[in-house]
Amino acid sequence: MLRENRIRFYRDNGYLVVSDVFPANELAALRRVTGHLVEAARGVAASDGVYDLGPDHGPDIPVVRRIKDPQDQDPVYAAAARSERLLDIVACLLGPAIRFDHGKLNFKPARGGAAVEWHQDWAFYPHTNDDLLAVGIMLEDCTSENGPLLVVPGSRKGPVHDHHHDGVFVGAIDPAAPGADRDRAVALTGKAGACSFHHVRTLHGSAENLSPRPRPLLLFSYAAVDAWPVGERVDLEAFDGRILRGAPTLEPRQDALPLRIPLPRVAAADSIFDDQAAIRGRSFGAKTPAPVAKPETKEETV
Ligand SMILES: O=C(O)CCC(=O)C(=O)O
Repeated sequence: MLRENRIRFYRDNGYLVVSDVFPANELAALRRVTGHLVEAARGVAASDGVYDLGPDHGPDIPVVRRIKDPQDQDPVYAAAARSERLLDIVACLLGPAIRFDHGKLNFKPARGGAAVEWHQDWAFYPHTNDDLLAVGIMLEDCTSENGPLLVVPGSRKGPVHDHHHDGVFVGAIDPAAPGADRDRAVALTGKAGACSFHHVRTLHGSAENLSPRPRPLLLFSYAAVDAWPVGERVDLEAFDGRILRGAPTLEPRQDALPLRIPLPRVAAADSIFDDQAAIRGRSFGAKTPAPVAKPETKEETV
């Protein structure tokens, strides 16, 4: 369980870091399967249903930007997505009825990981209410040097920004947009085994990894069971099959919230890296230092 002041902090600021969510043995298993999957990428020539590969990828040096749907690639990831310790925290932030939404494992290799432009997840997957969040499981220490997630405190209550460029959804905002306030961003840092939590409307991004230490971040998104996707066709069996706690409902809870539809989309875009390709480098140059974490981002044990 989370203490009441931590829940209030999340509600006000739209993010939280909790330390020691994954114990050493579970972390070791996650690192082991991750190492095997990255190694296996040597034999893969181009991005596919499992790997999003960087432009410099090759058999000598595998450059994996993302493992897609890790929960489907290995039972160790699937168990992490269902961790009761993790779900107890998610329940404090979302409510007791929880549906798993999707997963990904984003890498930033030492001295090279790509930046992720500023965006709100809400722009990618609007729902009938905004009780959705993403958990970032830190497989290695996340420091202000190795490209941690950066979030703008309180932005979950601000505008839903335009994520289009030249009439196409690029999954990134214009960093100069009124109300973006990136200068207030804080870094979500923590020791391996810690988790970050960010609300679906929180404005976030991350800079290049300029450090000698890699930054693998296992991201799982969860929704309240009564949050239904807007503009998407639902396969009811699969949708209800992802419920981890609580009972299915055919009565979505509908809140009066600003929505934007992420269309039209870059042809064949299969990850945020494809979506953002047209505007890459807009916010984060190779020399952009990551902001230093402010005291309120310090880890908090449950
Ligand atoms: O990996 C990162 O630093 C950011 C990832 C992210 O925001 C996303 O994939 O939506």
